Amino acid sequence: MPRCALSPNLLGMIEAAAPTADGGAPQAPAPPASLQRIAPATVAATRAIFAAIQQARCVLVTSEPYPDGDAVGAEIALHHIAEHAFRCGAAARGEERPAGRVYLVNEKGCPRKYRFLAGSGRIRTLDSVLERDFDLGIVVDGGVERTGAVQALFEACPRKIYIDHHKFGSRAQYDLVLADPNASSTTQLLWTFVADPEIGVPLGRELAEAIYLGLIYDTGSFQYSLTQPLTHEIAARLIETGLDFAPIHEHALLCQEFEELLVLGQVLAQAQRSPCGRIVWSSASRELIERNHVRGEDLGRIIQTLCFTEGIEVAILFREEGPGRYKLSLRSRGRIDVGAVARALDPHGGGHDRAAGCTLTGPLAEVTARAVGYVRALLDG
Ligand SMILES: [Mn+2]
Repeated sequence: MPRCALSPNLLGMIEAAAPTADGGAPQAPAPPASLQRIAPATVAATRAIFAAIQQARCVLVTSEPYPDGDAVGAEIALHHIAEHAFRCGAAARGEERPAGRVYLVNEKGCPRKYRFLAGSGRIRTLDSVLERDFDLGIVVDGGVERTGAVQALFEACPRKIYIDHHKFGSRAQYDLVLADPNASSTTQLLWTFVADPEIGVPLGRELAEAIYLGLIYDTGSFQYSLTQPLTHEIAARLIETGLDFAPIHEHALLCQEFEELLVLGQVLAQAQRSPCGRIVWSSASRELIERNHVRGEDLGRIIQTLCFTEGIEVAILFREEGPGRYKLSLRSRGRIDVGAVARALDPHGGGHDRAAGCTLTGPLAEVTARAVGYVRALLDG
């Protein structure tokens, strides 16, 4: 029988309370060492989700059409979490073998740069998946509104789970939510499935690589301010398993395609700076992007380079998506909450305090004036 005796009380030790020696108010027992840095609400939500997967027959896991490193890692991690849950569910029901199935589906499949991962082949394009009868949908690293063509499939699931560390998005349509905007990454949240002795997902190579990828992708190799002691503790545990971490950094964060390099050069050469010297911006035309076959995600390096220029507080990249339609990537050095900026400029915008995105329509000059003017007013205010 697999090691997965999930407590009948989903909240387990969180709610279990014993009276104190002096007969005073009940006190929760201390969590095991592996959970000490994890919020009780995260542990409770993780257990509820694990129980739900155990009951499921066919699980859909999805995220953005072109998932980023954290989303790719989270999806692969959920494959292993679901397989463990199916084994546990079958054992608890006295069934001979687990019958549950899990599919990782993104509109465009796994981006080329993550195909070095052992588990990357599990991520399928929407077209290649014939299964349509899912009874549980799990969306990671952003809400269902960001899943493109998979959205309809997700919305048809009778039960829906949302696992994320972003601030934006409504949670009203989900049955279960595991969300913490303080978590460095979605895979950091998923670590709880490994760390919780009540669940104990076995930490094999694929799972370790997947969790590690999410950690380093979303923290820029432990550089960004969302990096926490827990982030390093998880990394330490993963490295202890023998994880070969250097190639993950190389593939996910250091390597780029030659075409990306050309786009980087052209976009940087067009950069403009505000008279105050604290805002920098540039744009990438659709023609430039299409001619070089680069994707939105590949432009992350550009905004990063712009932001870490001496004296800069905020960097903005305007990427042309269609005629008069621009996707903005915003980065902040910390004084300005660009997540709030993105939400103010576009009701569908949002993200984190230091990294956010939104979409604006209009001629480039007008869109630029609107966004730069808004940030300048904040900096002057
Ligand atoms: Mn993320």
